[in-house]
Amino acid sequence: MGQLPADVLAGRHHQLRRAAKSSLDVGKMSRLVVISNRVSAGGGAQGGLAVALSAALRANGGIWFGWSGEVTEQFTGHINFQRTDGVATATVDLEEQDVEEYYNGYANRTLWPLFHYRIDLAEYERSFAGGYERANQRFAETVLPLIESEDVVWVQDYHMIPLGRELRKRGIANRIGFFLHIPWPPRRLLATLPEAAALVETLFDYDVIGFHTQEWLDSFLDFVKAELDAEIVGENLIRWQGRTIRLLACPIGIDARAFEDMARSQKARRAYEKVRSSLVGRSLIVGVDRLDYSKGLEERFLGYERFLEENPEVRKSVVLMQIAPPSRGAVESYQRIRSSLEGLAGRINGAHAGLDWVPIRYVNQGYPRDVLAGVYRAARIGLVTPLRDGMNLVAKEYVAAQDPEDPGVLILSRFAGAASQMPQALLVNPYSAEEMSDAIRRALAMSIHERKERWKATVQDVVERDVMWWLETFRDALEQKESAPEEIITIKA
Ligand code: ADQ
Repeated sequence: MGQLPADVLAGRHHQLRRAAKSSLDVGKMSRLVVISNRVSAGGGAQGGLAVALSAALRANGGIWFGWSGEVTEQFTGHINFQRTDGVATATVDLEEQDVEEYYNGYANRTLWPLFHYRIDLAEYERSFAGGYERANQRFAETVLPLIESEDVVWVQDYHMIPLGRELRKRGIANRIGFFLHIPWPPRRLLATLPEAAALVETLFDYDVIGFHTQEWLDSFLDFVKAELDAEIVGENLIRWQGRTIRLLACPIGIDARAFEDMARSQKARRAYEKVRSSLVGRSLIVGVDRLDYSKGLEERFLGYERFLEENPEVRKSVVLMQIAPPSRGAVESYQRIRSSLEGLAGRINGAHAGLDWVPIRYVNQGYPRDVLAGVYRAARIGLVTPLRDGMNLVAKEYVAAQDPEDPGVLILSRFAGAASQMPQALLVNPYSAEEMSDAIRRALAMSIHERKERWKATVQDVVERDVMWWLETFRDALEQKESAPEEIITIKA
């Protein structure tokens, strides 16, 4: 199995120099307080985001605060402090009603579907909105004593949109940033949310608001222009009640170097060999997703079914392995998609399978990251076709795990944030079974020369704009105290 090409490595060396430089600047950096719904500090087996935030907290000090995932009879605000691999964490338990209304309710039954353009699934309940507000007040109240005057505070994702305002109400004057990990919906969809303008306005208490792509940022600006009384004073700059808020398009990456190393590890090799031998010469198409309706799994199965029907001569030479661990099982729409997918996989397998071949292997469980890396590497095609996705890290992981001498082909939804960084993937409309079928056929027939060219162009960006790049870029924007419009640097995603 080969190494990354020299030009990609050159980009990486540039990054390492930058990392070395920034570690020299450590003395000048403020402590970081990260606030997110769930806390997953540590390293090793964690995802890229946890690795990057943990590294920053380790280097500059600070703390990661969030919900413990535990339920308590009555909310007390008692903080559970821990230190994991040199990273300080602080977590708090929530009441059952908070979990129902804030987490299962407003976060996952209102905002998640709405922000993924699924107003057909979004549920608008006053009790959810009330629970969301209450939980955010409780988070603010609890984290307040942990914030020191020179700290920079970084709030993550849609669970905590109003947290910045709650902190300001309690006298916090620090720099506070917010990063949204999911898409920002078009204005006319967002307008269906009762009190949408009031919710969006709470974001003006942050100093920097980050999105993965310019498209999500533009949708946000569109809503602000139409519905809110704020002044747009420069490119990606808003002024509101004497405050200046900077908008940033800053795509998250993966821990690319670690992932590439993982793909060559013992465990990855074992997974690779196991999968390859089970294929007996067939080509593997792999999909890896949380079981979520935004990931387009039903449409993916239908696209693959179309491919099987349209290509009888090659259909027996491929296998689709879909790895999809269940998530958010307490929410009904997630239970529905689970049973619908089981039905679809059963129908397609029933119609097409033979004595020695089953077209879909549908696996409902999670795997360690090094095993996943081996599976990605064994796959001739990575099929990543969400209907809507803020970014999508699986696309980047698939690319990073490939063998440079024999890389597979990434088929990617044009509606994933990642598509704006990966023009050399085969971009498809996930709603079109025909486009998906055509892309699979094209990927299977693609010459090794074209596969290498496309992969090289794609992996370059995955390595250069990795998760540390994301973190440093956002942090630089957050640390920049006064920002005149002409000084604004826009990062095009
Ligand atoms: P997610 O919706 O969770 O993240 P994604 O970006 O694809 O989506 O990340 C999923 C992560 O879970 C990947 O690292 C993947 O390897 C892992 N994973 C998935 N299935 C797994 C399995 N079976 N076993 C083990 N690991 C598995 C949200 C947004 C995205 C955005 C990220 C980060 O919805 O759009 O990219 O946050 O900002």
